[in-house]
Amino acid sequence: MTKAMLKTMAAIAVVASLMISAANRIAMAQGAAPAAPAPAMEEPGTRSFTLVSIEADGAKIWLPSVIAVEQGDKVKLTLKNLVPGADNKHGFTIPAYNITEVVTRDEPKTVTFVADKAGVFQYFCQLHPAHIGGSLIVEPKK
Ligand SMILES: [Cu+2]
Repeated sequence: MTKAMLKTMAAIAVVASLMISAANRIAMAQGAAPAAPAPAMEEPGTRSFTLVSIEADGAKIWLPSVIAVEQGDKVKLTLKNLVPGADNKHGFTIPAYNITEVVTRDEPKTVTFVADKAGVFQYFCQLHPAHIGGSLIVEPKK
């Protein structure tokens, strides 16, 4: 290897490390800035969840399958229907909490309630019995 080649390689290494540290700084700056304002919008004591209805291998599923809160929490659910196809409406119901909604694709719905009853409560789509739902766990107040 010639001296000239070594010099070139050293120069490339210096440039590469400068580029990496610059990229890290940009990533850190981008990561720090937008993260902060979001929780400030949240009311204190409110537990927020986004539930999405998806289709996987022909099965329609509300995800996540389990959400857990504590008794007395104010709960905010954002419901999104992401199931493709001609039928653009899916249901979301938690009978124990008298919640029943129809969620149209591209029109998210927000549901808020106070989880005043402890226990495990099912949520599912009231329009399609095969559509897989999940469980709301409300832990009793200590
Ligand atoms: Cu459905």
